[in-house]
Amino acid sequence: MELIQTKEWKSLQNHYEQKMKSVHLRDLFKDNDRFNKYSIRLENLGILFDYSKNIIDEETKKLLLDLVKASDLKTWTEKIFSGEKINWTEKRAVLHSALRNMSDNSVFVDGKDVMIDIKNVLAKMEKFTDDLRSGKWLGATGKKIKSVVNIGIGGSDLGPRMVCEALKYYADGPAVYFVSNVDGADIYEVLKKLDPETSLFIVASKTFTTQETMTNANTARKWLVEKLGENAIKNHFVALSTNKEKVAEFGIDTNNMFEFWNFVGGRYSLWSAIGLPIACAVGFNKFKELLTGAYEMDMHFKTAPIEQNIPVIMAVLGIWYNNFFNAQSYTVLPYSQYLHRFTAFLQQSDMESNGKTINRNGEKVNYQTGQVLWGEPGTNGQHSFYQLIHQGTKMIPCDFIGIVNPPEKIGDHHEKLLSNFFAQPEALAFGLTKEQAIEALKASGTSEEDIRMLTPHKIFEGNKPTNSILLDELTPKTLGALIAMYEHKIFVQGIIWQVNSYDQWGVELGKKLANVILPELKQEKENVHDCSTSSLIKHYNKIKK
Ligand code: G6Q
Repeated sequence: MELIQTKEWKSLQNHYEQKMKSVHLRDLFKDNDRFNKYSIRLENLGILFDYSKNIIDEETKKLLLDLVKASDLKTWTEKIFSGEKINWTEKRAVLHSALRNMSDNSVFVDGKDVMIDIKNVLAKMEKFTDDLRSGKWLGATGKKIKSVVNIGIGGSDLGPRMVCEALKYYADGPAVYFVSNVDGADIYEVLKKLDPETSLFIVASKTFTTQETMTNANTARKWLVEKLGENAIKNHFVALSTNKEKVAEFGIDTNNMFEFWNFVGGRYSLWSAIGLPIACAVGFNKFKELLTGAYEMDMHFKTAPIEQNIPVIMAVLGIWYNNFFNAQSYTVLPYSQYLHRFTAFLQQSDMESNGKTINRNGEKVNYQTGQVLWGEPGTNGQHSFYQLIHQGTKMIPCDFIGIVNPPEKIGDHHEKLLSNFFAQPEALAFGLTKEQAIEALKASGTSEEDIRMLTPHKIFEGNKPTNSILLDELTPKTLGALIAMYEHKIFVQGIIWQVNSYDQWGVELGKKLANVILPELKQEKENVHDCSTSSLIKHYNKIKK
């Protein structure tokens, strides 16, 4: 049956229309026990998830969880963890959970226990990073490697880049750089900082055919060979890939290749060999702690009842606003500079996974799917776009992420940061009434005339929903758990919306399109496009020097 025709969906629609669309958080908070009712604490991971500042009551929660039950999430969860090929358009299993499986249990794909290969690659990564960091692995001229450059894009860049930033405090290995954009400026600016004798390039590409990555890798190769000769490649290049032939063709010794597999989706690959730059920066043990945190979140997701299950609750709240309140986007706002790439990373995970229109029956859906996600770290965002969240015409639910004990301690920076972290969701929920606004204006000595003029501008309607996620600490383990928490949220939403969260045909299209136009820019070929595209290309060819 069509999702929106199910009794669960209709009940939610009714409940929204009849009740919740006109309920205010101020009224919901007359219940003093609301925090206890709508928060979840994971003691083992040091995570507190407070979702009390959402426009929900007991009935909403029940109806949302009825929707989860009707989606048969339980069966789908078993399928994903056990290696069933739930990515049906690519006929692939989806096993990022196996990459961080800390139990002794086997996981089978096509009758083969994938845990054997996974453990072998982890051991190879451990040996390599230990050697690199200790100086056992040397450059071609006998010098220790001081700089590591990860060349990759999309899933082969965003995850490890975000984690390296998030764990910078723990970084005690070589400096790690990331090059992703095919814009030559990206690699140019990195290469100019490097000494070829002490630099190592990690070419990270699942397919080893991606235009941006291969162009950057070839530029890096040329730069190195010009300085140190062909023989130096084996000491200065390693590859992370599923494609052995292409790696060999490029000239990288396949002994220096760290393998992963088709059951690892690009945007879910930081747990695989794609995490190698992380292990170079912080050491293999910390990389393993990251995996352990994700594994513990996997266990929470698999075993906690849905009423107490953080990813499930996050997922249904997202659906509540996306599909019933018609919210056009949501934000993730980390109050930690270390997490400054977290939202950028999540944009890919979330929007590439659930930005889909076709359901499991191959039909076009008639409801909204993937949420639009954006954000910047607090408090920077407060001085820019928060205005629209507070007083604009759109509802934008927010996830606030804070750290109780930051790794660094400088003066009272952290109290100041967290005072903002606590104040914003409070203000968003409760706003400022007309009476409060007038009172404040009077107290500041404003004239009667100005009070009349200013009052409407000083009112904050409130009733803006937020989640507050507090980590006791930002460690590799809690970070791993935080990432996995969002991964499972995305999975649950995909199941409810009945889309394939694990293919990305839109990305594949992008990979093909530019190849048609490239020869035209090199004036090797002429094609007919629409008049806008053709004129733009002609203009480019006329102006270019
Ligand atoms: C991720 C996407 C995409 C992919 C990049 C890089 O899920 O598929 O972002 O990771 O296009 O692909 P390669 O790793 O094959 O170079």
